[in-house]
Order: sequence, then C-alpha cells, then structure tokens
Amino acid sequence: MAKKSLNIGMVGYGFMGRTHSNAFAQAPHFFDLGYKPVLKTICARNADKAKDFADQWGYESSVTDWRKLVDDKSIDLIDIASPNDTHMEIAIAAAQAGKMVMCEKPLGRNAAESRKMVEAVERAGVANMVWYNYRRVPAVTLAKQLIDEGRLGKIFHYRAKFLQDWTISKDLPQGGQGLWRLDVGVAGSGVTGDLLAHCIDTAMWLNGGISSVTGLTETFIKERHHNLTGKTEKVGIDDASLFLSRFDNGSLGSFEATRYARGHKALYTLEINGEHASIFWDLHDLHRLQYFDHRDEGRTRGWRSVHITDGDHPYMNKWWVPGLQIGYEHTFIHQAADFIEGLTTGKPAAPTFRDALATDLVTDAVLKSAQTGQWESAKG
Ligand code: 4PW
Repeated sequence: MAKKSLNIGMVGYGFMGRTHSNAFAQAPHFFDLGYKPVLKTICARNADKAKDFADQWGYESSVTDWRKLVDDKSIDLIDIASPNDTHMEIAIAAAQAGKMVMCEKPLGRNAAESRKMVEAVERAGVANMVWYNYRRVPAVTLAKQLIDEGRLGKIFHYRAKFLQDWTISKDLPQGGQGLWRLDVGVAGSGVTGDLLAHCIDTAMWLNGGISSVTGLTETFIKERHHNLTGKTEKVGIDDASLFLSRFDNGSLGSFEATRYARGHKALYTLEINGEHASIFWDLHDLHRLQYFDHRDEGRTRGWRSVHITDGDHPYMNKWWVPGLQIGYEHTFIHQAADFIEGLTTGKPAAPTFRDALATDLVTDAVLKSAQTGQWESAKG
C-alpha cells in the first residue's frame, strides 16, 4: 500500500544540511516507516548553490527565502539546518503555520530564545525534535538501556569531554560561510553551545537532570579578522569551557570542551561510574562500549570491550550482518527514523524542543557561572 508522504522543506545546505538530507533519504531504505519522507524543497541564500544542492540530493525544488517553505501548503515538516541565529525566527513561523519542526542543535542561541521556540511548537501542537544525534549511536543507546535496567546501581560520577583543535591558528577568521561558529552574534556562544551542549544532552538523557553548575571559560585568541566586516574584531565566543555539576540524583559531573586540544578532531568521550558497574564510550571508537561489572566472577573480572555490531544491539538489526560497523551518518538516519516512528505511534521521539531547552538552561548557567565565579542553578 502506498505510504503517506512526509514532505520536507530543508533550510541550510552546509554540513548539517547534508547530514539531515542523507538521513531522510536513507531512513526509508532501512527502516519500515509509516510515512515516506520526500525531499521536497531546499532553501539556501545562494540560488545557484541551492539549485546544485537540490540536484545532488534529489530535492524537487530550491528557494532562497525560508518564508516560501512556511507559505507552501504542500510542506509538512520544516527542518532547520542553518546557523544558530536563524533558528528561532524560522521555527516560530513554521509552528505558527502548523508545520512540524526539526532543528539542529543548539535549539536557540540562549535559553530565552529556546523558551519562545518551545512555546510556539507547544501552542501549535506540532511535532518537534532537536538533532542531538549522539544519543543514537548504538553504543550510547545501549548504555541508556543498561543504566535504565539498574545495572550500574547508584551512580556516583558522570564525566564527559568534547575535544577539537581546529581554531588554534590566530589567522583563522571569524564569520561567514563555514566560520559562523566563531562569530558570537551568529552562534550565541562558542564551545559551550556547540560541543558541551552535546555532552549535556547525552548526560541528562543517561543520568537525569542537572541542578547546579560552576563553570570556567576562556577565549585564547582575543581578536580575529571578521569575514563579513572586513575588520579585525573582538572575539566573543568561548574557545574552551569546563564545568562541574551536581545532578538531581546526587551524582557529580565534570565536563570539558575545547577547540584547543592539539591532535583531537572530535574526541567525544563519556564515562559513568556506578555502585556496581562503569561504562566508558569514545566517539573515535563509536561501535565499542567499555563495560566493567564488579559483580563478575573474580578471576576473569575486568573491563569488557563490547563490540556493538550484533542484531540484538540497538538499531543494529536494521543494518548489515553481525560484526560489520556503522558510523556517524547513521546516528542521523536513526534520528529521522525515530522521529517518523513517533508520528505513527503518537509517542513523540526525544529530544523534543522542551528537552533541548533544558540543555540550553545548563549552558546558560555555565556561561553565567564563568562570569560570576559562583555556583549557578541550571534550572532557569
Ligand atoms: O555539532 C557538532 C558540530 O558543531 C558536531 O557534533 C561536531 O562538532 C562536529 O562539528 C561540530
């Protein structure tokens, strides 16, 4: 039987525009979905590039003004993969037009923007989701299952890092295509919103809410050439951000993100230590979950390196034969599939805009604490 179409209007054709387009294109090939995603229209400011992107990815048409997507009655879902300063306006307009909305992380440039976006989608009653993709690495999803089953027992520590090194050169400009992440007006913050937000989203999903934080940020390069103004401008983003936290369940968190860790390109690691067991995961080795269980028989007790490639591991029965691996792009495919499944079951897939607001409340608190030098509430 022909499936009902889910017509997608995508905003943005950069790195994330590609990951999202690929996700919607691939999801129906591997997942049995109640709706057929259709790449209807791509929106980007440059008409030629938007047209090329449409041809390359199979979009039916391209436009240069996102309002055309909002006004287009045939579009069901608007997916926002454009820079952070565009998220709020597009999401609110899309929701008011009755469209479903998906948005790249972070939801807003700050929690105040995110709150308005939450209000808009909830008032309109439209399905919504934020692309915190790392939840859907099968090893991370397995970690969630093990924690929810109580295998770790009471949790004492949560530790996460996201390390990169791509902004160390002082000659790297800020602003414009590909470099908007260095422009505070566009991005909202530096590594706090860009990298720590991922760590916080995963942490709260695995270990519950964060109640308070104390943070420390630094901007190592104070001035950079700005591509849009043509002048040397003060840098407003945080280059590195670290914080300690208290979770609602009494456990302690430590988090670090930087773009100044020479040699690391995207090293996202997390470790959780519980009363009975510990878990360690590393994005560079994403199909492995390191697991230690104190209750194992003494002579063979030790860290197990679990290879997450079997059919009984999360998502893996959708892919190849046991032993074969999947990668980064699959996390987005899983997310697209889960979103569509949520439409069918009526049980919305997480993280919703409201979930992502909770993350932005934590990042706001980290930035505030870095200014005040005090512990700050992470609940808004
Ligand atoms: O969202 C993040 C990006 O802004 C990504 O997960 C990694 O860090 C890769 O690029 C940046």
